[in-house]
Amino acid sequence: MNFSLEGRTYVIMGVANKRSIAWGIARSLHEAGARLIFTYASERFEKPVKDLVATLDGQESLFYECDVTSDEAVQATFNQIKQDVGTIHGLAHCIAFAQREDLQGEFKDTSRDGFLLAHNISAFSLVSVARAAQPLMTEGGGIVTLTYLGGERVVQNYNVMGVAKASLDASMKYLANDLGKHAIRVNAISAGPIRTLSAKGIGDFNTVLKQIEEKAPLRRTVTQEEVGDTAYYLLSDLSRGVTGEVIHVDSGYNILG
Ligand code: NDP
Ligand code: N5H
Repeated sequence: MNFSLEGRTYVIMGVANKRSIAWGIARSLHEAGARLIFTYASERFEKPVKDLVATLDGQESLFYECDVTSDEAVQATFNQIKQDVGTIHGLAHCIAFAQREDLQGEFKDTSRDGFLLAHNISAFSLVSVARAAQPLMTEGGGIVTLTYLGGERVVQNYNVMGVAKASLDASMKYLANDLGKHAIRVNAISAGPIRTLSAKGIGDFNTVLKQIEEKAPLRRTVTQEEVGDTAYYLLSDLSRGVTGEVIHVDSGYNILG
């Protein structure tokens, strides 16, 4: 069996900079020969993303602005992608957001607006994107999203984002059930803590990383590349029998009691 991604096109959503997990996924898919399409939340990120992609040898990517809080914007993006490339073979959804004030203190103090915002951007967006992408996936394919252990159990300070990730995980499974008949597989990667722009400025992040180095079975943190290679597995035919699954790329930390 040939596991090259040559002749296949994937949409990568959520590259902010070179530290982004989405960028690790982009590099793994690029190495496997895929053609890539990038979306970013606002025009502000167009140039940085284009500059980064210019470092990928021979990659002739396309770029679209797509704020996932708007169904119209998501639909318009995928309509445009359909016009420009026709069929796509998958996508990586690497998007989350919560107000900083909701990522500290007690979960019980989360405001209604903060709760809805976190769920809108971090969970519902997968539903909106999957719905818009499905008609372009005429040959079947894969959808991968990024989740975190804090959606399975209580992790200090993750708060509203943990509840949003629980919703994301369940949405992933319901989508897997709906889209399976179209030969589209939907899976999630639960990544261990990685220093990215989102993680920046979060108090105690160093302590979290240190805890992984001390306690995780592999006694080290994970990299964007390791998450990227698992996304490659989930988006390629290597994983053709796998859907509705959460794969932990976390040095084994989640098995600890
Ligand atoms: P980044 O900050 O690099 O990426 C977050 C991305 O979310 C940004 O590219 C941002 O886009 C995008 N985003 C936010 N709001 C919107 C919006 N309204 N529309 C479109 N895009 C939006 O961080 P990570 O790489 O760490 O995060 C990627 C995913 O990985 C997230 O789902 C996160 O929860 C998950 N994850 C991260 C872990 C970690 O330790 N870093 C651990 C486990 C999971 P823009 O920059 O254009 O605003
Ligand atoms: C237990 C932890 C540490 C505490 C919680 C961290 C949660 C982070 C997730 C969200 C996505 C971070 C976030 O929304 C930050 C924003 O409020 C401010 N940042 C921004 O606006 C930047 C500029 C943009 C690019 O960020 C986004 N998201 O758009 C969890 C950690 C150990 C692991 C972790 C960091 C998980 C995760 O989901 O990212």
